[in-house]
Amino acid sequence: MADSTISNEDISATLPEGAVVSIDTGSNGENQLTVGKKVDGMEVAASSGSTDISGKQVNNSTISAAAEAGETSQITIQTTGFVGSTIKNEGKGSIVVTHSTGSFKKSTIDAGANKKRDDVVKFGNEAKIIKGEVIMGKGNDTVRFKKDAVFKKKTTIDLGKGGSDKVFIKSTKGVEGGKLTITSFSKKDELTIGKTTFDYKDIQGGVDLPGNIKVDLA
Ligand SMILES: [Ca+2]
Repeated sequence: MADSTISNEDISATLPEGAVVSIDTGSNGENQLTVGKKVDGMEVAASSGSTDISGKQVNNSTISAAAEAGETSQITIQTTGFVGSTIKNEGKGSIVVTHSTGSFKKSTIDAGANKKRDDVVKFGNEAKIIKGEVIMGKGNDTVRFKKDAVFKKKTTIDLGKGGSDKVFIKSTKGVEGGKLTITSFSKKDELTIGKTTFDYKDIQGGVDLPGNIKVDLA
């Protein structure tokens, strides 16, 4: 049996054989994609608006956002795991990605390297980040890790060229389980760990960053 496709007016999902995935509209008008059992090789395309992906583990899958210029595509992941998978921005608008629960393992968030857009990536209190990769591109971007987000192995954040980017790490406790490297940190960027904010000069001056956090200056 060939792959099947399910869709509504905002999103479509191409599913591998045997997948148990449904699309509904949530109470706030968001697109709700529910994964009933572990899925491997799903392709989701979302326009602007909000898309929530929840349920069981999502493996080797791609979520493509394509908001119009000036609009935002919101993607929220609340599955038991997001493994070997990618969320990428292919539109002219910006993306807001929230990984709220489950592991984010060997997965990538690619906000689009070459277009100037203000993008936001958030990891929630129930997120476990294992070998993650976050690519923010141009624009004024924000990356936020809540207090109880935990890390394993090495995760990298590329802040991209230009813009005033901000990284917030609420607590170092979670980061200590792994390593976090931030690259392309420019003179307008800021890193806030707990209540302390570090800028380019602080890092150039060799300040000790807590919690296995390393910054490579642009
Ligand atoms: Ca960006």
